[in-house]
Amino acid sequence: MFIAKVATWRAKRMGQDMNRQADVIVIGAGFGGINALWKLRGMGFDTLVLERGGEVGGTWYWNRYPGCRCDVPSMEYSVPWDPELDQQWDWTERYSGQSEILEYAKHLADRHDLRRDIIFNRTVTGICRDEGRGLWQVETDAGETYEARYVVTAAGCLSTPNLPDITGIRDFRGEMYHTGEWPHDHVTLAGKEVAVLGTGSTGVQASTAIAGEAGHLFVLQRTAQYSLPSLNRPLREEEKAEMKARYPEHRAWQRNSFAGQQMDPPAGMKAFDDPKKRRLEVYERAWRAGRQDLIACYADIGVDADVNAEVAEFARAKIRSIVNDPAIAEKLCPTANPIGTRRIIMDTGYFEIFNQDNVSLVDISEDPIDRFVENGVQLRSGRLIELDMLVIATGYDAVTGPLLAMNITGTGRVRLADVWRDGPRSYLGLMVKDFPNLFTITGPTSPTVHANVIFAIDQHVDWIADCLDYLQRNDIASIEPTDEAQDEWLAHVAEVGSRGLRASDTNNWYLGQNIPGKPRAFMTYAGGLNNYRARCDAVAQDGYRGFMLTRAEQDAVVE
Ligand code: NA7
Repeated sequence: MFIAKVATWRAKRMGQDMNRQADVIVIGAGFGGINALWKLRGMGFDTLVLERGGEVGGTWYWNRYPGCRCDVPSMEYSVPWDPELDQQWDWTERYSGQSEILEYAKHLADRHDLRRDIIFNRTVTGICRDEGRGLWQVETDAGETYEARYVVTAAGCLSTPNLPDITGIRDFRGEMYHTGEWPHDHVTLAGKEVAVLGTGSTGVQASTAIAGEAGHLFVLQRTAQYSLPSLNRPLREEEKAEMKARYPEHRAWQRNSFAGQQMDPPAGMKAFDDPKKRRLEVYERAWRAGRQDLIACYADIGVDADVNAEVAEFARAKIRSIVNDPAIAEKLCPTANPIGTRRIIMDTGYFEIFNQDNVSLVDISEDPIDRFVENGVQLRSGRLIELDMLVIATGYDAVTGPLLAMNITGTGRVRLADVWRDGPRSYLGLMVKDFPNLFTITGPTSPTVHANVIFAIDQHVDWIADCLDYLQRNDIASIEPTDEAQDEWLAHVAEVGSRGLRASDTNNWYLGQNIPGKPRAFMTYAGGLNNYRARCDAVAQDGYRGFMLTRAEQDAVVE
């Protein structure tokens, strides 16, 4: 058995950097990393986690910007692997703020004594295959090298900031923060002239919060986006009690659902089978649900352009009814893409801020940024907006960015960056050929944020854990996918991604198109967590179909 062999090998190294070897190295201590540590350590694997930050929490550790909040309901955006905690933990709001989710992650780490196996403040700078010894060597910015038979990356899919290369941005002398690297110290906004660059989920949340504090807020909008009211509010005692009573069944349902969270669409119903009056009632109810129902209230919103256009127009009418100035309202009305083809934004009063005297919308598609200067931003028209602070909400080098940043080198010294030059290659979003025994939690071509990401993670951790157990029981030294299996999977991911209207909206991170020069490719699997789970399970039950399994030899483990 491998655990025993690695332990023997470790025993031979007694006294020589004992703490630098493990059975499994997990990279990242967000929800993915702590789930993997809890599960694999519980199975008897000596598991070590390397974490870039100073605390657990991942996304919720780094994203401390004002207004940061989850867009999945709290009682569903929590882990399914601690049923006792489901009963004990009291979420305060329908959609949790960053600090409450971070507290929850810290509490999980405490109650399962996870920190003893996590090394904080370590950025992984290299992961290199030692073929002769069948091990991975993981290097950190502290100059250490850790070794393990298995590596599980849990570095997040939205964790490498996209920093726009705009002329003069380094000349700006004011405060400047990317939302994903927000300072831990208090940032004073009162009385300041602040600009937020970007109007995605993050920019909308940040702008809404900053508008309440800043002297003046300039929202720099390149593309107007669809946003639905989250109707966030404190959770009522009876709601919490009701969910706690049905948590066991609900967690099982979440694990096997399309999105890992509850929505309320009339199943299978096509919009135009209803008369217009009825459709408008359905849209209105969906708008007031405080969830993402507007893009799911009929089955064909994502595929029928005419239906989609009607729903998009309904959303634009809502913006016009909220924003007092018709010219500003028009600029805020999204037209660039069908509704629902990008991550739908959930807001807490975003459009309302444009009725405040201290908020200005700056349409940088009409009057683009020419350059940043020492004291602000200069537009092409010659207009200078003087600023004390620039908040950069331009998103992430999503999904592949965090993995490529770790300089991963596999069999035959092949570099992951080269393998992925034309787009990510992977089998099931879990493994890559020539990188044996290296598993990617929320890796490219897996569901990631198309589902409640805690449940996308949970499925991956369970699959990886079962796989490691299988390898152990069958004395298998290494596992990696075949080229053919990868090709087939990538073709399936592309086919699923091309269905419906999503494929017509190319300028977003789902296709890598938010990053200049990044190859256009499907970063995520859009076919549903339930269908994805079924495929992954079938592969495992079929003796890991599509994978090459190499049996352990007598003395495969290093002397
Ligand atoms: P997103 O959704 O990628 O949004 C980024 C925003 O920044 C979007 O409005 C972009 O405009 C804008 N952007 C990006 N680069 C530039 C430059 N160079 N100049 C001006 N504006 C720019 O990132 P978020 O952080 O909001 O959300 C990411 C995910 O986190 C989200 O999907 C949820 O899953 C949670 P564009 O639309 O490209 O014109």
